Amino acid sequence: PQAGAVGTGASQYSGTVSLNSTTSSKGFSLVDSVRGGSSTVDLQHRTGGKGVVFTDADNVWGDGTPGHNQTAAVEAAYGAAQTWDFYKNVLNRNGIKNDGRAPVSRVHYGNAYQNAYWDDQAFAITYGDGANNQHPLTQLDVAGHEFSHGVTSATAGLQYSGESGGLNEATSDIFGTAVEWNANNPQDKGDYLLGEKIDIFGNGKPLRYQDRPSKDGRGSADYWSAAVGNLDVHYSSGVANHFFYLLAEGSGAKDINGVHYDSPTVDGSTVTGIGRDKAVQIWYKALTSYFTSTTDYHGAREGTLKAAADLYGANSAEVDAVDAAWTAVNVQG
Ligand code: ASN
Ligand code: ZN
Repeated sequence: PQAGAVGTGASQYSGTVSLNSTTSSKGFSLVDSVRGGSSTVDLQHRTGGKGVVFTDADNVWGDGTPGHNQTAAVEAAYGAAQTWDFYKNVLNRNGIKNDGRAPVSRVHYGNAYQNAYWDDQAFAITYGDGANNQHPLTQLDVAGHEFSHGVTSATAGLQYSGESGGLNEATSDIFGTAVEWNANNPQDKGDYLLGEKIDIFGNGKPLRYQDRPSKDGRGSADYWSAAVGNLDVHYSSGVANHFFYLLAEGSGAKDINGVHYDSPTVDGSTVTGIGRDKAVQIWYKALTSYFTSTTDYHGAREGTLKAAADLYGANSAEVDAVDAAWTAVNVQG
């Protein structure tokens, strides 16, 4: 009979982590029976097929380097577990569809593939190994990002183009960041950056910045304009990422966990943050109660104002902060 076991793994970005596994004929399988049967599979550099569930004789996985085939699996399994726990404990959601079913995590997709993605049909998160197969896209905030695409698909269903696409992308960044904060991992501390440990560009810079999205130098929008809906969804997301940072932390400059942030407002106004936890609750409530497939930035403003009123009262400081943060990114009432 198969039974749950607790192993240990050496990840590349998150240090040594505890992993749930299941006993099998090979010793142990990387299947987490405590979290919906979440499994981690090896695509063996193919671009299709179901892959092979990782197994191990002694329940000690990976070696912390990309040279060991299990290292990316350790990171992906850890990310899936932390994301599952974030949704359960912080948002009271039981998996992507709130039905207890866990997604599959698939690593070693293709050759030096520099991306990760969610697939509704496969119900899977798939990770490439990055440049030279040395920079897997498996960082915790990316796991949270991809899992959250599944949640958005199962709830608001925000269309992946135009302004709704930007909101879809930002939702994944917002919860990816929240997963990283919630994990409280000393090797991958909470921040408002996406994919900062992957070195995806080879210059040490993160994939995205929430305090001032244009820091990416690639065209992410800091503020709403009529042109935002024509941008790639990973750039139009900037407006909502910036809104979220301002709502949580407020405007201006500060250092958090050794990272410098400098978040401007469109009109020079000052926004006072309400903290990460409340900002996360407001976004989730808006996503699951008010956003639809065609919600645009104006609709996101209305939906988050309603969500804040539901959670904290119509005359609350939280509602005022939501109002101020949208105004600060040029989404006007
Ligand atoms: N990693 C990308 C994302 O999740 C893949 C894509 O473009 N959909 O946004
Ligand atoms: Zn995405």
